[in-house]
Amino acid sequence: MSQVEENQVAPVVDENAPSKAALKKAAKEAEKAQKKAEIAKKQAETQPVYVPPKLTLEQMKDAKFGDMPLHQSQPEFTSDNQFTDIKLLTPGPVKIRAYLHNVRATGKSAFTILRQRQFTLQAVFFGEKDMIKYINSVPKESYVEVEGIYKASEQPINSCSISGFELEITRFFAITRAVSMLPLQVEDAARPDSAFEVKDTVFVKPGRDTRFDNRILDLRTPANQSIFKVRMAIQQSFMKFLIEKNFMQITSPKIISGSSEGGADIFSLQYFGQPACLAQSPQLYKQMSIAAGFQRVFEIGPVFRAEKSHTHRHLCEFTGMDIEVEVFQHYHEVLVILDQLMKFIFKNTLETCQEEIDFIRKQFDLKMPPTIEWTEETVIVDFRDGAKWLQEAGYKQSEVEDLNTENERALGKIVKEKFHTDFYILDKFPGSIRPFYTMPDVDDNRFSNSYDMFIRGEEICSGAQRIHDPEYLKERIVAKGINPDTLKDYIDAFRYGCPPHAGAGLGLERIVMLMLGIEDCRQCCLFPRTPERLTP
Ligand code: AMO
Repeated sequence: MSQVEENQVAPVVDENAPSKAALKKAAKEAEKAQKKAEIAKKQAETQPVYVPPKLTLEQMKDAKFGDMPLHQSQPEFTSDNQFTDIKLLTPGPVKIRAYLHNVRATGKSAFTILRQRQFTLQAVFFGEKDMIKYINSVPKESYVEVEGIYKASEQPINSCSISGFELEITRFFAITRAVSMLPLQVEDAARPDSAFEVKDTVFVKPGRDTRFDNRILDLRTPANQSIFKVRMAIQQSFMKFLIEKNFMQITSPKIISGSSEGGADIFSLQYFGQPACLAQSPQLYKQMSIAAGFQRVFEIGPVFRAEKSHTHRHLCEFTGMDIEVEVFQHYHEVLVILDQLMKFIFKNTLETCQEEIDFIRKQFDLKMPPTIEWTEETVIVDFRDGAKWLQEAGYKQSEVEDLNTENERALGKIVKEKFHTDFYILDKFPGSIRPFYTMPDVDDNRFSNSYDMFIRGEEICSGAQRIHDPEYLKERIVAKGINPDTLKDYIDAFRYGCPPHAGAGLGLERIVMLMLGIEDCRQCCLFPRTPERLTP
């Protein structure tokens, strides 16, 4: 071949290009499809709108399908509940109430998926056309009552959490119909991120605001239902452990007269003409309970912070889990309690919530390992050592300044490498960055008897030994630039004899988020409050 020939651009022959015949065929098919759509549209216009049967109480007795009358939705009280939980069904005739997760009808059958909490079950109907039409008319997310025969399925049903069984429907009633145009499809909200990342996917990922604006629907996803089960298990473990250790549960006031943490992040309000605010923590009242002779107290309650923080770990209202105890020889007595408490929470939650954790990991496509690592003897790092390790790793960190988020995470990594743990305690924080009630270190008053706990490099808890001497407390309050008159009752609490004491505050949403390895603590809060969100 000559050089000229070689350089000539040969016509591009695309072997995959459709032939003329194929193009003609495709055009014909498109034309056919258009005609079909036009006919269907005309039929829909001329056909009467389907009106589902609305049953009366009398008709309900014998009817096989229809919209239930309002009063039948609360049948007469009998001691034997005829309805079975979807997880407790046994083969044979059953009656359940559930959300209609999905519905699809063919000429001869109706396939539905019913959902209770995080569990789904396939229910099918083969039979009268009228009934198929009715079932198919019920919008997704409606609440339905279904009777049928529960039996083993011929093949595993991969689209449902209960895959080895199905329900053969005999009666089907809509209790309340959902609107047909839902603002958020539960199926979309429940899809793992990977489903949206597939090339040419038809799925549209719901945005975070759409989810939180329609939180009722968002909360119906299996992963979200599971998060709240895990959250409850953590609270229960917290309470169980402390009650066994002779703690007293308290409920402190949330409308208080002044700042409980000394900061400016307070929500102010008017209390019958007197200025008041929402409690930033139960701090003052848990200490006052110790002064009142309760010895060991705990509280689980709302905590309000007017922080304009837009991060994955800040809420304006969160759930605080607080403890306060009398200490006898050393404030590390409380670290022993906290250490045992956290390990009890970890173990108990992992044991009781395995199924829920699987649902959560599936929906959130979690990259992090499913369980956190911890050591038998908890690692306690002195703040000064932590600062030194950060400096050695090239981070700017002074011994007497707080950790920023980046350094906090970096220290978590260093600790993980050194000690193979995702859970550790940082002790002896600089006094200048801790609140007025914190007891300084007697040996070096630049530091204090205070500590934080971390999971996966993020703070979940703060605590300290407190000043139990009223005059010294007043001195520290003044030194922090706070008017002691605003804390008079609190200071006076220590004038009538008070044991030395220490305590800690844990953020529940952060623990849930970090234990599970999910991204944002808003997802661990039922109806989150952030600077931009006061509804729903
Ligand atoms: P602190 O202010 O560090 O300490 O709060 C204790 C724990 O509460 C969680 N937390 C938050 N969670 C969500 N959103 C927020 N905006 C938020 N702020 C804090 C964190 C934190 O570790 N009275 C002291 C505790 C004590 O000394 O007993 C206090 O409130 O997990």
